[in-house]
Amino acid sequence: RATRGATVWLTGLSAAGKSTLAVEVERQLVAAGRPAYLLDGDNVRLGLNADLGFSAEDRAENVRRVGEVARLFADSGTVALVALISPYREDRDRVRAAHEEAGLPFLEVFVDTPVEVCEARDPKGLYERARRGELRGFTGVDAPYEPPLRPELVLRPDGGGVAASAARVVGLLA
Ligand code: GGZ
Repeated sequence: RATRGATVWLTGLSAAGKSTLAVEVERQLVAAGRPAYLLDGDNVRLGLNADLGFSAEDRAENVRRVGEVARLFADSGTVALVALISPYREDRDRVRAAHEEAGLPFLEVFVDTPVEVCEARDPKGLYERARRGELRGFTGVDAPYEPPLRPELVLRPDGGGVAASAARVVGLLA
Protein backbone atom coordinates (compact mmCIF):
# COMPACT_ATOMS: atom_id res chain seq x y z
CA ARG A 1 0.00 0.00 0.00
CA ALA A 2 1.02 3.62 -0.40
CA THR A 3 2.79 5.09 2.61
CA ARG A 4 0.65 7.27 4.78
CA GLY A 5 1.48 10.95 4.98
CA ALA A 6 1.25 13.09 8.09
CA THR A 7 2.41 16.39 9.49
CA VAL A 8 4.61 16.47 12.57
CA TRP A 9 4.58 20.01 13.97
CA LEU A 10 7.42 20.92 16.33
CA THR A 11 6.69 24.06 18.34
CA GLY A 12 8.82 25.75 20.99
CA LEU A 13 11.15 28.63 21.67
CA SER A 14 14.17 29.69 19.62
CA ALA A 15 17.09 27.35 20.53
CA ALA A 16 14.70 24.82 22.10
CA GLY A 17 16.17 22.13 19.83
CA LYS A 18 13.38 21.87 17.24
CA SER A 19 15.66 21.81 14.18
CA THR A 20 18.14 19.35 15.73
CA LEU A 21 15.28 17.01 16.60
CA ALA A 22 13.60 17.39 13.22
CA VAL A 23 16.83 16.54 11.38
CA GLU A 24 17.19 13.36 13.48
CA VAL A 25 13.52 12.41 12.98
CA GLU A 26 13.95 12.87 9.23
CA ARG A 27 17.09 10.73 9.30
CA GLN A 28 15.35 7.92 11.23
CA LEU A 29 12.29 7.98 8.97
CA VAL A 30 14.25 7.96 5.73
CA ALA A 31 16.48 5.16 7.09
CA ALA A 32 13.28 3.18 7.69
CA GLY A 33 12.16 3.80 4.10
CA ARG A 34 9.53 6.37 4.97
CA PRO A 35 9.55 9.53 2.84
CA ALA A 36 10.00 12.64 4.98
CA TYR A 37 10.69 16.29 4.30
CA LEU A 38 11.76 19.02 6.71
CA LEU A 39 10.24 22.50 6.58
CA ASP A 40 12.35 24.64 8.90
CA GLY A 41 11.45 28.20 9.89
CA ASP A 42 14.83 29.83 9.46
CA ASN A 43 15.10 28.15 6.05
CA VAL A 44 11.59 28.80 4.73
CA ARG A 45 12.01 32.43 5.76
CA LEU A 46 14.82 32.75 3.18
CA GLY A 47 12.55 31.83 0.28
CA LEU A 48 8.79 31.19 0.41
CA ASN A 49 8.37 33.53 3.39
CA ALA A 50 11.13 36.05 2.67
CA ASP A 51 8.50 38.81 2.77
CA LEU A 52 7.52 38.10 6.39
CA GLY A 53 8.85 39.52 9.66
CA PHE A 54 8.02 38.75 13.27
CA SER A 55 4.86 40.73 14.02
CA ALA A 56 1.94 38.61 15.27
CA GLU A 57 0.33 39.02 11.81
CA ASP A 58 3.45 37.92 9.94
CA ARG A 59 3.97 34.95 12.25
CA ALA A 60 0.34 33.93 11.64
CA GLU A 61 0.94 34.10 7.88
CA ASN A 62 4.22 32.19 8.24
CA VAL A 63 2.40 29.41 10.11
CA ARG A 64 -0.50 29.43 7.64
CA ARG A 65 1.72 29.09 4.56
CA VAL A 66 3.98 26.43 6.06
CA GLY A 67 0.86 24.63 7.29
CA GLU A 68 -0.55 24.59 3.75
CA VAL A 69 2.73 23.31 2.29
CA ALA A 70 2.91 20.63 5.00
CA ARG A 71 -0.64 19.57 4.19
CA LEU A 72 0.30 19.14 0.52
CA PHE A 73 3.33 17.02 1.45
CA ALA A 74 1.22 14.94 3.83
CA ASP A 75 -1.41 14.48 1.13
CA SER A 76 1.32 13.20 -1.20
CA GLY A 77 2.22 10.46 1.29
CA THR A 78 5.27 12.18 2.75
CA VAL A 79 5.80 12.94 6.43
CA ALA A 80 6.11 16.73 6.62
CA LEU A 81 8.31 17.73 9.55
CA VAL A 82 7.73 21.34 10.53
CA ALA A 83 10.04 23.21 12.90
CA LEU A 84 8.59 26.64 13.64
CA ILE A 85 8.36 28.59 16.90
CA SER A 86 4.68 29.10 15.98
CA PRO A 87 4.03 30.91 19.27
CA TYR A 88 0.27 31.42 18.91
CA ARG A 89 -2.10 28.58 19.82
CA GLU A 90 -4.81 29.85 17.49
CA ASP A 91 -2.47 29.75 14.47
CA ARG A 92 -1.40 26.18 15.22
CA ASP A 93 -5.00 25.10 15.86
CA ARG A 94 -6.04 26.41 12.44
CA VAL A 95 -3.41 24.22 10.79
CA ARG A 96 -4.65 21.26 12.84
CA ALA A 97 -8.23 21.93 11.72
CA ALA A 98 -7.17 22.10 8.05
CA HIS A 99 -5.46 18.70 8.40
CA GLU A 100 -8.48 17.19 10.15
CA GLU A 101 -10.71 18.46 7.35
CA ALA A 102 -8.46 16.71 4.83
CA GLY A 103 -8.33 13.51 6.92
CA LEU A 104 -4.58 13.86 7.45
CA PRO A 105 -2.83 13.23 10.78
CA PHE A 106 -1.50 16.34 12.55
CA LEU A 107 0.86 15.54 15.40
CA GLU A 108 1.81 18.48 17.58
CA VAL A 109 5.09 18.05 19.45
CA PHE A 110 5.88 20.58 22.14
CA VAL A 111 9.66 20.96 22.46
CA ASP A 112 9.39 22.14 26.04
CA THR A 113 12.83 23.60 26.71
CA PRO A 114 12.62 26.31 29.38
CA VAL A 115 13.61 29.81 28.33
CA GLU A 116 16.55 29.76 30.80
CA VAL A 117 18.02 26.77 28.99
CA CYS A 118 17.41 28.28 25.54
CA GLU A 119 18.98 31.51 26.69
CA ALA A 120 22.05 29.73 28.10
CA ARG A 121 22.51 28.02 24.71
CA ASP A 122 21.89 31.17 22.66
CA PRO A 123 23.66 29.77 19.56
CA LYS A 124 23.09 32.91 17.48
CA GLY A 125 23.36 35.49 20.29
CA LEU A 126 19.74 36.51 19.69
CA TYR A 127 18.65 36.27 23.34
CA GLU A 128 21.54 38.50 24.32
CA ARG A 129 20.56 41.04 21.68
CA ALA A 130 16.93 40.85 22.80
CA ARG A 131 17.89 41.39 26.47
CA ARG A 132 19.96 44.40 25.45
CA GLY A 133 16.93 45.81 23.65
CA GLU A 134 18.64 45.63 20.26
CA LEU A 135 16.11 43.08 19.00
CA ARG A 136 12.44 43.84 19.71
CA GLY A 137 9.61 41.34 19.89
CA PHE A 138 11.75 38.29 20.55
CA THR A 139 9.76 35.22 21.60
CA GLY A 140 10.24 34.40 25.28
CA VAL A 141 11.80 37.78 26.04
CA ASP A 142 9.33 40.45 24.99
CA ALA A 143 6.94 38.51 22.76
CA PRO A 144 4.61 35.72 23.97
CA TYR A 145 4.82 31.95 23.60
CA GLU A 146 1.58 30.05 24.15
CA PRO A 147 2.28 26.37 24.94
CA PRO A 148 -0.02 23.75 23.42
CA LEU A 149 -2.83 22.58 25.71
CA ARG A 150 -3.13 19.05 24.30
CA PRO A 151 0.01 18.22 22.29
CA GLU A 152 0.44 14.65 21.05
CA LEU A 153 3.91 14.65 22.65
CA VAL A 154 5.97 16.80 25.02
CA LEU A 155 9.76 16.57 24.83
CA ARG A 156 11.96 17.95 27.59
CA PRO A 157 15.71 18.52 27.35
CA ASP A 158 16.40 15.82 30.00
CA GLY A 159 14.57 13.24 27.88
CA GLY A 160 17.53 10.96 27.19
CA GLY A 161 19.12 12.67 24.21
CA VAL A 162 18.24 13.63 20.66
CA ALA A 163 18.12 10.09 19.22
CA ALA A 164 15.78 8.87 21.99
CA SER A 165 13.53 11.92 21.69
CA ALA A 166 13.43 11.54 17.90
CA ALA A 167 12.49 7.87 18.32
CA ARG A 168 9.51 8.93 20.43
CA VAL A 169 8.39 11.23 17.60
CA VAL A 170 8.81 8.40 15.08
CA GLY A 171 6.72 6.25 17.44
CA LEU A 172 3.79 8.62 16.96
CA LEU A 173 3.79 7.69 13.28
CA ALA A 174 3.74 3.92 13.73
C1 GGZ B 1 11.73 34.86 17.48
C2 GGZ B 1 13.33 35.29 15.86
C3 GGZ B 1 13.04 36.65 15.95
C4 GGZ B 1 12.04 37.08 16.84
C5 GGZ B 1 14.61 36.39 14.46
N1 GGZ B 1 11.39 36.16 17.58
O1 GGZ B 1 16.66 30.22 16.61
P1 GGZ B 1 16.55 30.72 15.25
O2 GGZ B 1 16.56 32.31 15.24
O3 GGZ B 1 17.39 30.17 14.16
O4 GGZ B 1 15.07 30.56 14.87
C6 GGZ B 1 14.30 31.71 15.12
C7 GGZ B 1 13.65 32.06 13.84
C8 GGZ B 1 12.16 32.01 14.10
O5 GGZ B 1 11.46 31.80 12.93
P2 GGZ B 1 10.07 31.03 12.92
O6 GGZ B 1 9.61 31.09 11.52
O7 GGZ B 1 10.22 29.71 13.54
O8 GGZ B 1 9.14 31.94 13.88
S1 GGZ B 1 7.55 32.01 13.95
O9 GGZ B 1 7.04 30.63 13.94
O10 GGZ B 1 7.26 32.70 15.22
O11 GGZ B 1 7.06 32.76 12.80
C9 GGZ B 1 15.27 32.87 15.44
C10 GGZ B 1 14.96 33.93 14.42
O12 GGZ B 1 14.04 33.37 13.48
N2 GGZ B 1 14.31 35.14 14.94
N3 GGZ B 1 13.85 37.32 15.05
N4 GGZ B 1 11.72 38.37 16.97
N5 GGZ B 1 12.69 34.39 16.65
